[in-house]
Amino acid sequence: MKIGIVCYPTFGGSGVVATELGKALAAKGHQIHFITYSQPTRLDFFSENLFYHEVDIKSYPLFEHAPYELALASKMVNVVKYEQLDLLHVHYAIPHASAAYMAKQILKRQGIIIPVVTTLHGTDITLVGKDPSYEPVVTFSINESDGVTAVSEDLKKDTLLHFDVDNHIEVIPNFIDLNRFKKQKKEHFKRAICPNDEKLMVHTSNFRKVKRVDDVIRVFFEVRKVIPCKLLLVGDGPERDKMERLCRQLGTCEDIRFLGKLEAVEEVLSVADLFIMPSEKESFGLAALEAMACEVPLLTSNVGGIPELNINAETGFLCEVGNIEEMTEKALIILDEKNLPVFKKNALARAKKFDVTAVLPLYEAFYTKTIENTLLAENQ
Ligand code: GMT
Repeated sequence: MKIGIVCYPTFGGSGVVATELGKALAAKGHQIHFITYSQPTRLDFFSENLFYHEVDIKSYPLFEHAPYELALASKMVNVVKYEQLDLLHVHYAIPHASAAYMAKQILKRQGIIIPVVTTLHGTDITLVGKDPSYEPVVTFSINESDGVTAVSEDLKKDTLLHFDVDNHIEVIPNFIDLNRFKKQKKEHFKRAICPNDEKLMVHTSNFRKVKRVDDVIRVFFEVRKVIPCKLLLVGDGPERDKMERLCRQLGTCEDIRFLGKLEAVEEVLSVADLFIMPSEKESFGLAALEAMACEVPLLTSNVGGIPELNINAETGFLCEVGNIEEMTEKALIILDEKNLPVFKKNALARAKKFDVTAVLPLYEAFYTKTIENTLLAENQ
């Protein structure tokens, strides 16, 4: 198949899923055309089946905000037409699904039918999409997509609850490449961070409010009162400054390291004993799956799609959002030497269920069905 993939190219779950999906499809022989405003972070190598088309955003003194959606729709029209694509797969509803709808209508007038699949990732529904300033367009473009997928049952439920959607939503979870995300031998790294054999907690995120990084630091502060422990914080974002101040305020700076945006996150995860994700909302929790693949147990909140990934008391623990006491108690259970090896083993076993080789055929089958149904409907 010749597939156009539209996504946010930066660090972040939806862009990572879209890029990894494109790479895996290309490896299976599909021709993949990425259409984004800059080169996706994980698309930094050559493959004969991978193509990249940059959206040209023209500015003009009259525009306070350049109309990205129009530039994107125009680029989609050209790529579909000249590369003769079979399908467009847009990741994150805003503004990709509505831009795809516009491209589809333009192409239709030119006699070209292009099926559009939209994947809902989370905040496009749970945070931004619900806002009245976007909701009518989000509802419309979900209903007008030829195929819709959501990354968890919970996100599907949330979408059906809050939007007037009559389209079917197929659940296809996030996935992981277990060849890349696996525990590596990095003992020297562990010794450098934890010279006295301290336990190591890790958190990775985009440091937005919804991730509740302050809870990470507060739980660490409590755990450290009981056992020797270190914390690595991977990623960057709007809350970072505030978090550094909180560390200073709690006097924990010497045991916490902010690593910033790190491409080889699997190296850090390879030496971690516990991954903490206390998010307010989380449609799936790709970062937690990456940790599990590296044999790291989870301490998470019990919201959104997380319980579909983290099995309570087996791969880690699910806790109430913001309950520092509960999270501290559960962290200490996981980090207890007599429990830790079992949690680590269970985490890996669970991650294997989300291996790319198991999830990729779900997308391929969904594409085939969507193309067939769209062409059938157009010919009626
Ligand atoms: O987590 C984020 O804030 C980034 C966000 C995104 O859209 O890039 O991630 C969302 O999509 C990921 C991939 O499907 C999911 O694994 C994340 O759980 C989801 N984030 C939220 O729902 C907050």
